[in-house]
Amino acid sequence: MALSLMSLVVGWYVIHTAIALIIVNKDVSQTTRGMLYPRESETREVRSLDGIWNFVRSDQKNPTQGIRDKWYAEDLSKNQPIIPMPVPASYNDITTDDLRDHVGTVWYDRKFFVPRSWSKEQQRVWLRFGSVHYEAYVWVNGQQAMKHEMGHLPFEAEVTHLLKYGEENRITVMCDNALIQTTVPQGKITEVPNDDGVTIVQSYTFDFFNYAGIHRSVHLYTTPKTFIEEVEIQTKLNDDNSVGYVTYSINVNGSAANEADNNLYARIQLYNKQGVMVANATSDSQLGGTLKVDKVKPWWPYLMDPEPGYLYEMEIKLHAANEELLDVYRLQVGIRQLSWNNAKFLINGKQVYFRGFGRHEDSDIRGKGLDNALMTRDFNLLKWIGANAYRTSHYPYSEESMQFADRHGIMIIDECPSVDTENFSQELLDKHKSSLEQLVHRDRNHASVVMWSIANEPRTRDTNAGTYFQFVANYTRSLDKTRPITAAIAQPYTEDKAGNSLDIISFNRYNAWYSNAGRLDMVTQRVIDEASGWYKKYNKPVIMSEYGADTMDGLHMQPAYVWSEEFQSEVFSRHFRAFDILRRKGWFLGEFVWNFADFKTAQSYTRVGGNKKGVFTRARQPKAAAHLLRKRYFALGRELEDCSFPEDLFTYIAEVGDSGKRDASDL
Ligand code: BDP
Repeated sequence: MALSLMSLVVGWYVIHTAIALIIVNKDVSQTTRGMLYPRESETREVRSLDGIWNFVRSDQKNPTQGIRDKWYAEDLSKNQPIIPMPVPASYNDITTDDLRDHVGTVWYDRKFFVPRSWSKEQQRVWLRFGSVHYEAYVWVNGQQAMKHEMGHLPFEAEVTHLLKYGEENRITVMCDNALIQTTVPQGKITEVPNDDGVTIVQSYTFDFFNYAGIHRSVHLYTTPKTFIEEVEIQTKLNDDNSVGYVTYSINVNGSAANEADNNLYARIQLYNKQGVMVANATSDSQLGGTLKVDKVKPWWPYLMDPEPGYLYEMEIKLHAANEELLDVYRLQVGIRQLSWNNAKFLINGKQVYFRGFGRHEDSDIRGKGLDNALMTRDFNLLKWIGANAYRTSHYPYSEESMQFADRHGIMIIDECPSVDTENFSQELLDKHKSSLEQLVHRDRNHASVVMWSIANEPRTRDTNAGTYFQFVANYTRSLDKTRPITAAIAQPYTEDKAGNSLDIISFNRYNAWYSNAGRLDMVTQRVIDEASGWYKKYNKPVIMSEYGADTMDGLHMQPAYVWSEEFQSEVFSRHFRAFDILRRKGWFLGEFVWNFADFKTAQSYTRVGGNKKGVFTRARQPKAAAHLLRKRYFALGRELEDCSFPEDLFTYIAEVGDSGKRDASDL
């Protein structure tokens, strides 16, 4: 009995193993609309639905029971014992039982009031999720409101017609964490005998825990009937960076927009940090135009300018032909210009050298749940250590963190959720492209986003990899031509088939760790050779997007030995030598340590409580190598960008000669 039920479950999560021999470049079936970050204004209200929700997990052997039995039709508590569950958070590490390893569906619900005042005729109400991993079904008062597949990306729907105004309402969410060969990222569901008969097992090759749940904030917000649905901006600067241009295009949704005689227009005003208006314009009839900003303050990365991350506020007022104010939306805008060629990457005409991290959204207890305290601490650490960039390995990070990156001048290589991409099928290609469509749509207005990463460690030597990545890269380019495209590749450059389709080559390699473990004498030359090999093959700029070593904080061994703090510092130092030689070649763009902080993974005998390659512990305290890296990142900042050193970069050791005078050569 158990066995046949199990087979049904595995059947539900169909295992796609067939690899199509021919893949074609189809249009993405559903493209994103709207989804501006919810902000209050004269015409909009925002309410948070974050807090403690009710939670039920389905029987793993019967993941569709809740749908069949219509659990959404009434309070979950009516039919099941419920437990409290915080939103936003991953559900995995909240309880003390085996919920951590649950595979399949779980249910959330909560009640909330909608004010009577929201029932105004001239208003619409939207329900928006920052992210639910991996697949979500949402009901409002028992009626299906929306469905979304793909973690780490927002989705929303209009719920005006589903709500009861001036009354209590219920929202129900079913979330499914199962990953199969045609999800992004991919996984496998199999049935495996256990002590109770048989169980289903979720496996995946990627190296981070498959945290699940309602990971980011849930908002209800109002818009007028006719409202600003989309804003897209692009910025550039004149040759001496004294004049900035902001080109905007606005999309409107609503009945007024469809009335032939109603020529809507927008008034745009740009304010500087002091609140002084520095540019304004009235849009053309297509709701587009360009703002010219004299004496502009460009957006610069951290340490490239004394005032990095400069943002203007763009106020957009949508008017009807009769001058009536319909809607107001405000957007933070950084004005900068990117350019690149086969050797360099420039921002505002100045060459950039990236020094940063691969990271994860990960922490104790809340897993991948948005946590403002953690996010703020992380940015403080990034600035403390002198980093100017990170890659959102291996999925899109929260919108709130993208806003932070804009404000702090941290450059982002923005990665879609495709990891270890393999078994290149048509269905996978369609979803992969959709993940990039959703990502570009969400993040295209962020000054901090300087590059798109279309995959991490895809199997680029496999059959079909060349065509597959050509389709993915070209599609991404069709969505945004203002940023270069990369992918972090770990296959040998001699066999790679994807590099041709990229603008910038990123490679991951673990010398002295996964290859030649412990051999510190086998790092520097290998890094130089591999980077040079990539450059020679493709004649494109090269980044080392991952290197590092697992390190148990507090484990000290002299001479350096794998897993010790000494070893991590030595591995870094051997890479630094290679990077300095590569920098002089002119086409090497930057160095990204793996990883910013320790993070949780699936259980395995290679992981002690998770991946320990962090420069910071999971509690965000520095390991010894953090102090070393800090000295390097600031030394690079001083050499390349003339930044000043923080007062506490050096510890006083002894009064020897003229050691009172510190400069970069002391490093
Ligand atoms: C790389 C992956 C990264 C892993 C890292 C490691 O890109 O996700 O965490 O290896 O093994 O291959 O530490």
